[in-house]
Amino acid sequence: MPFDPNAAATDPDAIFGLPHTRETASIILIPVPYDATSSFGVGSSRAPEAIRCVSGQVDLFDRRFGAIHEKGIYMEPHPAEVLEWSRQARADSAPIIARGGPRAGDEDAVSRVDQLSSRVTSHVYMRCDETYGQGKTPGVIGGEHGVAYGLYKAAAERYPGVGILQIDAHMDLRPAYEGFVWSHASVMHNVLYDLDGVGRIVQVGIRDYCEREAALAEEHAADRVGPGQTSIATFFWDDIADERIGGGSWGVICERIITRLPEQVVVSIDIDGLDPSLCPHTGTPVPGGLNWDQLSLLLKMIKESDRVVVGFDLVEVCPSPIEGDSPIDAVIGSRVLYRLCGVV
Ligand SMILES: [Mn+2]
Repeated sequence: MPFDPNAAATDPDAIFGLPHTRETASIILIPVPYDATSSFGVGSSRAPEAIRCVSGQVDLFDRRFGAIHEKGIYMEPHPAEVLEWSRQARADSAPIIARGGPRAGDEDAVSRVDQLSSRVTSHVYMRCDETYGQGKTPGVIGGEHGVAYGLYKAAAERYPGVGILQIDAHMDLRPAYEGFVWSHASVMHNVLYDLDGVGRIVQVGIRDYCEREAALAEEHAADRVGPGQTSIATFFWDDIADERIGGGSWGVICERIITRLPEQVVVSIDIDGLDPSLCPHTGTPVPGGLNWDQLSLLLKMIKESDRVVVGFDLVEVCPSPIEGDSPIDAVIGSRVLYRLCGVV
């Protein structure tokens, strides 16, 4: 039966019910069910499957982005080995996180977690690098934010000077949070210090951070770093909220955000950057953040700008742990994912 984009999805296993294969798709979604260092709510390792399961209810025609599905979207098979690494790492990390960090005697457990996390980032790097090699665009579905490091590395090698647009409540600039080098709260710190080739990190929605992270971002302001170094531009949510309450236009703010982006961009959406009503079960929800319409306009304006989106990640989506509970986190996640495909 030929594929009909106007009909209900008939293949419940395919992302968005689409008929594409790796060969016919231009966007390759890479599921990474790994969640080893979440400090509060856990379960983002269940997100790739949960998103796939509800994605059939997304209508394929999008008024803002058109017939996104015509680009061809394929999701790689669920990597059972990554989920197993997540379980193993969690067994070691959970008691350490419960105590707020490692104590004497925890060295072996911490190093086992770091080893598994670094195995995951290598896995993601190889999947993304292969995807680039085939002339296709990778989209990583986490899992915790740390897994996207492999994407940033692959993108930075292909597109030196690439920017990361990080929509997030957190700066993720902590060194080895709670003892773990590859912590979800450290991913941009690792980009700054371990990765060459990222031109700039532009952070939007930031509203929960420590003083040291803010100082680090300031030290890496564009006018304070040398050529070839990674700079940081942070749009704090407090400033955006105040401007909006004073009558400021979101469209003008979006223009300002886009101006700071290099020509080639990886869009990273940590779902906790959005208002928590859109992601109630995410690991570290924080009040405030972008609403749906603000995210939509920002993505649309990026698409219409001369910036080129060369990859994306969607991380920290966390389905409710209660069986039979509302699937709202995955439902919103699947719609964010579809629009991310639309910006590529
Ligand atoms: Mn994050």
